[in-house]
Amino acid sequence: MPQYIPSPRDWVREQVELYESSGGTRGTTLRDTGLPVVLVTHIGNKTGAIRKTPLMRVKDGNNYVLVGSQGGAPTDPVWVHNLRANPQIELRDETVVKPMRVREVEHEAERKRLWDLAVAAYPPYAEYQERTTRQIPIFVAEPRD
Ligand code: F42
Repeated sequence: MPQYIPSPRDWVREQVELYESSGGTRGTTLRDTGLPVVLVTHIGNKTGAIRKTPLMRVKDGNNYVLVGSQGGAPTDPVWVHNLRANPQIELRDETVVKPMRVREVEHEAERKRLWDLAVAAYPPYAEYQERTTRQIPIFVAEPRD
């Protein structure tokens, strides 16, 4: 069983702890916005350790859209590299936990459709894209068994 390494950021680590310890009944929204958050459990591409990352909840039917915005920072968040290397994840949406597989969205038309869904769910994503010259990466998480 790989070791779990919590996020070095206090507010992120604390949200993960509250979300999980409450069984998905508390800590499930982004601070003052009240908008829903999911928890993505994945594997570090260098350490092989378990990592847990809260992200905004963007749904597309039974799938979820994961947006590597990191507030419009100049570089991709590290979890993006982890998902590229290890696409098997577990996704917690409040009380429901599912094994899922992610793929990065490359095709322009699909990307536009999913980006519009993401901005509808969390409008600041649009500002984050304007803040950076990198194209914000998007993944689709699909159910697996
Ligand atoms: N971030 C987003 O990008 N999009 C969102 O929609 C989003 C929503 C959100 C909601 C609530 C909340 O609490 C946080 C939210 N965040 C969102 C922030 C998100 O949870 C991440 O904290 C943020 O995206 C930064 O991701 P990161 O993977 O860069 O995390 C940093 C802080 C981190 O944990 N760094 C570790 C460290 O030790 O510095 C490295 C972790 C790691 O995965 N290491 C790899 C390994 O092998 O273990 C090696 C990595 C390598 O390739 O070097």
